[in-house]
Amino acid sequence: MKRSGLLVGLALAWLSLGVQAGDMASAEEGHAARGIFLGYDEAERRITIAHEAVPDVMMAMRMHLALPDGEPTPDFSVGDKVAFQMFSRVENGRSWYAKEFEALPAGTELELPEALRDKIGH
Ligand SMILES: [Cu+2]
Repeated sequence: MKRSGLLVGLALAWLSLGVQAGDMASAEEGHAARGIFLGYDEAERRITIAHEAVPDVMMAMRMHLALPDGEPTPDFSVGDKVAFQMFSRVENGRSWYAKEFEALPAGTELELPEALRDKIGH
């Protein structure tokens, strides 16, 4: 009897893991974001960007974002304003990615906190 209880418990645990994995897969749909391009690290294939707040996802900050396979190397200069999609994948912990970059007009007003602007110098 004890043993079957344990098996049921394991089955339930396994099912709930399955549900979580489903949620995580759907996280790959992108969130629209805008920010200031701060650099590209070719060896790590990731960009550095200061992005505006993304509602319900992330506060404004400077961060690294990896480029997914197939995403062309972004052709921007430091300080350029860009729009993009950000999304996460769970790998070793959660990893954040950026895709579908578009240049924004230089005159675009971005909403970035003063402290962040001071930190990045743009
Ligand atoms: Cu961020």
